[in-house]
Amino acid sequence: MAIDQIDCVFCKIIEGELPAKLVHEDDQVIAFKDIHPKAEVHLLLVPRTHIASLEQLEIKHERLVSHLLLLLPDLAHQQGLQDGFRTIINTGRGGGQEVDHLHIHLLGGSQLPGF
Ligand code: D5M
Repeated sequence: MAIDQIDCVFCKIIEGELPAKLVHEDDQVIAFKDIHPKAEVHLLLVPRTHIASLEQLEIKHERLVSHLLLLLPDLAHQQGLQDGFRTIINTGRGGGQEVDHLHIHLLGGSQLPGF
C-alpha cells in the first residue's frame, strides 16, 4: 500500500477497517453517508482506487469517471431526490478539500440555496 493510502480515511472505509453507512458498492465505487451532513441527504461517492484529487486524474481513469457521473442520478433517485440534487468536488486545500481521496458530494432533500 502506498504511503499516502495508509492514513487515508476513505481507504480504511473501503477496506472495512472503519465503519460507514454504505448506500452503494460495486467493483469501482462505493457510496456512503457523509459523517457531517450538510443537507437532508448527503452522500459521498468514492472510487475504490486511491486517487488524491481531481488534479491526479489521468486519461486511464476515463471509464471510472464516467461510471461515477452516471451513478449520481441513480443514487439521487434511490435516495428520493426526485426534484434535483447538487454535486460538489472540492479540490486541494484552496478548494476546501479535507480528505485527500477523490470524492463527489451528492446533496439534496431540502431546498438548497442558490450557488
Ligand atoms: O469533504 C470530506 C467529507 O468527508 C466531509 O464532508 C466529512 C466527510 N467524512 C470525513 N470522515 C468521514 C467518515 N469517516 N465517514 C463519512 N464521512 C466522512 P471534503 O470535500 O474533503 O472537504
